[in-house]
Amino acid sequence: MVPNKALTIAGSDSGGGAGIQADLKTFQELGVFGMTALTAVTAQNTLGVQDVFPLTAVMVQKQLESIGEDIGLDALKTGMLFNAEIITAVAETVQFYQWEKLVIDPVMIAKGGASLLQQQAVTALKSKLLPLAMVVTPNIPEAEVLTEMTIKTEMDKQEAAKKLFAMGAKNVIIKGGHDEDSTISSDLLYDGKEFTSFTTPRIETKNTHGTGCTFSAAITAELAKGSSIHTAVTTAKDFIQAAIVNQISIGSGHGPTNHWAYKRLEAVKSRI
Ligand code: PXL
Repeated sequence: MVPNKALTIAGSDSGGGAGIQADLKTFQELGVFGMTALTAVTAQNTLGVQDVFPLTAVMVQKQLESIGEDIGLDALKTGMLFNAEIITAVAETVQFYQWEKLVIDPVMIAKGGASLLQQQAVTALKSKLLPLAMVVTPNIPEAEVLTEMTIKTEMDKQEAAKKLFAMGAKNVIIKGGHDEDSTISSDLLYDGKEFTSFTTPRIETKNTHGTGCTFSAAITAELAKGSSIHTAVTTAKDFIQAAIVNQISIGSGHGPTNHWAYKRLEAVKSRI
């Protein structure tokens, strides 16, 4: 058997709910062989980020070369990239190996406020990495930083999506987890031609740590298996909805989502 392979370039969350750990769990559940290039180590639990220690850009690049020279991959994603040097190394290596199915989750700030991307690195993210993206998956605050506009309405979301498309991302998903409407979560996909909304009821819970990582990892896994963007997003939305609805209890703060739920429990298909 030759498995489909997916790579995550991201930070480690010692608490297991976000980052590399969330990505690998998601890859595993969706049946792809998961690989990692670590960018940073966080000391972290459900209460917050206690410390961050980045790896060198050279070490990130070496991990990517180790994979590129031997194993190869079908799709990849980026999560926490931390600084401009790491972003540059990732962009150059992605271009060198012509890795096409690149999902960028433009991670900026952890729930407790810890910075996972230096302020000066936003420019590098926009100019070097976004143009290589098959998909970019910002939440509303991240989309606001990337587009330098305020996003309140559905029209704002559409305008921001168009701006991100114009910056070079072939598909844009603006996630609705921070929607004004507190009863739903509506993710907007723009493929350069049309808009598609993926809407689910909002679940009242504090256990949403790692939601963005898990969602983008699920998209990456599906792309690795050869799914279209629309199919990949549909599966990812079902995966994350099941992971939020079927809560698990870990720690006393913002707990992780349930990566087992989509496959092991009855998948919750509650798209509106
Ligand atoms: O959810 C964003 C994220 C990504 N990567 C790492 C994180 C977090 C949030 O805390 O710790 C390593």
